[in-house]
Amino acid sequence: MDSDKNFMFKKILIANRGEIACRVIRACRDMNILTVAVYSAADRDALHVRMADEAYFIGAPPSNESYLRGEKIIEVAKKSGAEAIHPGYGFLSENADFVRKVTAENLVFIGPSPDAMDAMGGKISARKIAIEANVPIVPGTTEPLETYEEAQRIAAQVGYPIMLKAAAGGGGKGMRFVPSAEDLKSAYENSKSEALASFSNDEVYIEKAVVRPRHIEIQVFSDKHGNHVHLGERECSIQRRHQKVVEECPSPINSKELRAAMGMSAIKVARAVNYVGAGTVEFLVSDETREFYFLEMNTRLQVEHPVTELVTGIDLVREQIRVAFGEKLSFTQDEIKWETHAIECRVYAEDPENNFLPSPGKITRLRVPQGNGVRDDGGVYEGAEVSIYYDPMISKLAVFGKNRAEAIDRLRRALREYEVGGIKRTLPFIREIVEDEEFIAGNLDTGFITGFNERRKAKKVDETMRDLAIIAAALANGGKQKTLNEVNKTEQNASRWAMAGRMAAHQNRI
Ligand code: MV4
Repeated sequence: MDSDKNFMFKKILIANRGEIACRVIRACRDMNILTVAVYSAADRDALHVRMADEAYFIGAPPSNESYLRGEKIIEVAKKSGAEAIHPGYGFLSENADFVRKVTAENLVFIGPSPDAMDAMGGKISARKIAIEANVPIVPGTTEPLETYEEAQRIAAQVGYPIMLKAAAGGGGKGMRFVPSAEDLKSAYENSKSEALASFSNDEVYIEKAVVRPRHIEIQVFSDKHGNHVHLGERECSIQRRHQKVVEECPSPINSKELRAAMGMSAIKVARAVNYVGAGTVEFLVSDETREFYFLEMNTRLQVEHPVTELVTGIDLVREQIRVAFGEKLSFTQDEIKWETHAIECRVYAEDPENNFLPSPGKITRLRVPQGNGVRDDGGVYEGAEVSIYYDPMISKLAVFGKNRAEAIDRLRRALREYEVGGIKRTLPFIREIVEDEEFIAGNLDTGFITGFNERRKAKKVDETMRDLAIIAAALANGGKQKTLNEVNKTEQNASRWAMAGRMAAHQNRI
């Protein structure tokens, strides 16, 4: 790529689908860059296909026959005259071999080097790099466990509770929480078999379990001139089955000191692997001590990048494209400010009343919220089909305000406006989360959803017992009009019944 003759790419291929493909197309449009979409047979009428300047069919719906076909995608890039490929997230976004093939064809991969991907793809190698860079890691091993006996010995040294984790893993797959020595054998065997099934690699290692930590990640950005800047933190502790549900920037426990320390650690990791582009360094943070520990680095743009964009005012996708072209970062560390607050909710085509089972089908009604402080990154339209073949996330709703309270007010308002018909969606679940007292108080940790579900169940028991008490009182009184005194007595009975109901529920009797 001879940048002397051109001031920017003329055409970029987006090797993705859904909301992130639409997001990248918008950034390219802002930069007057032509866009090439690729689509599977299931996405022929998808929004990203409609938005792009050109679109090419790449195969059958299953991802490994379409969006994971690196050779086919490279072929389309060359045929269409695209000079660069933006991978989005997921699919090929962290596939080092794909990056090597793209580069070998004199195309530009908009992201980090394959070596940086490989260094961070292995969780044990990532831990070693963090140690080398003087970044705190969770106490534990930096080699895979050879035998169960070795696991026993090291677990005793580290001290229970421990976490067993897959060396080739991430996102919780192959991870097991082990509270005591009695639980180690089965956890060790299950962790290895799940790691083998998920990653074709059964290596596992041990970490001391950080109990009820916060999951806080730092956005880093690096260019090809050795500049590394952090763009602050994102609180990502509200997760369901290791899938983030609500993310926000800044964290409710942010402080100048904590942000500076975590940001510096994240930059040390990025520098250690000569990182280029947008990256995210994940940490666990102890709520009590505020100590933080390196977890892993994601060498891609994250789903939740909008909350960082809304607070810092930086278009991360635009910056990815500039940096891939060879430009220097368009900002310095001192220019980054965090003076507002942003919250994002992911909207999934899943049924919260039926164990979040995916709910594919036609979207018969779509009203996305708008107005002051509201951003909807969507990949669908009214009449679009939600496919069974891909991740069921259909959009992300992000709001921002001058502070967290204003952001929550806006989120409540926006969620009231949000209408999705024809499929089940997780909006009712999110609406309950944003009304939860612990959420509003900012008391978040990785156990939040568990606690939230318990509070939700207790409330339902209370309501049921109260209703029963009032019905019983009305029946006992033959439905006659009641004095104020009698109504109060009914309320007192209802409270007693509710307490009895809660105790019974606690003993799983109802
Ligand atoms: C941990 C941890 C506590 N202690 N490691 C989850 C997936 C991957 N990002 C790493 N994760 C964790 N690693 C140690 N040593 C807590 C998490 C964690 C988590 C664990 C269980 C349930 C939900 C969780 C959400 C975020 C992080």
